[in-house]
Amino acid sequence: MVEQTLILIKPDGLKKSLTGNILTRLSETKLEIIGAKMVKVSWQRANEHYRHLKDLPFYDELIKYIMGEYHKKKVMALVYWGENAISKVRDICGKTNPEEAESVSIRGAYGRITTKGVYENVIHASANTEDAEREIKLWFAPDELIIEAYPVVETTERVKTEKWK
Ligand code: IDP
Ligand code: MG
Repeated sequence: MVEQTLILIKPDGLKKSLTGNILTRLSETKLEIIGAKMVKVSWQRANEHYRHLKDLPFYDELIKYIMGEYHKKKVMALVYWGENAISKVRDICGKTNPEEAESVSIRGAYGRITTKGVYENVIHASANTEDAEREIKLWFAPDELIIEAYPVVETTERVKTEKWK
């Protein structure tokens, strides 16, 4: 199935200068990048992204981690597109717990568990098609992707925005 998946190079991945290595590893999938940008993660977006984990003990630390409290206050967000994109990317990322992830996977090679108990596993990748749709719509606007990944509607709604002076 042709599908799309959201990747975040998390703040520890950026701080450790792993962007190049991670993108090189992901290129093994032969998938296409259809969107990419640097994002400063707001509290709202962090909470929306991890809302399914809200009741877990490490949640507050996880929000601080993804907002860059411990590293750099940014993530790199990408959308990869192609045949079985979700599982191809998840396989290269490895298991959630970096100690259990295969050592040749991205998380196995570069992740760690902090003394505060958060898995700093350098990369996020959507787990299934429902998550991918929710996450891509949370991180990207339709005109930031080079293909129409999901149906769009036209709007004449006015939103306050900035332009170059
Ligand atoms: P995933 O990132 O592999 O999809 P999720 O269960 O969605 O895993 O968890 C989101 C993130 O929360 C993980 O990538 C990791 O950073 C952190 N995390 C998940 N489970 C644990 C845990 O048991 N202890 C500490 N951190 C965790
Ligand atoms: Mg997940």
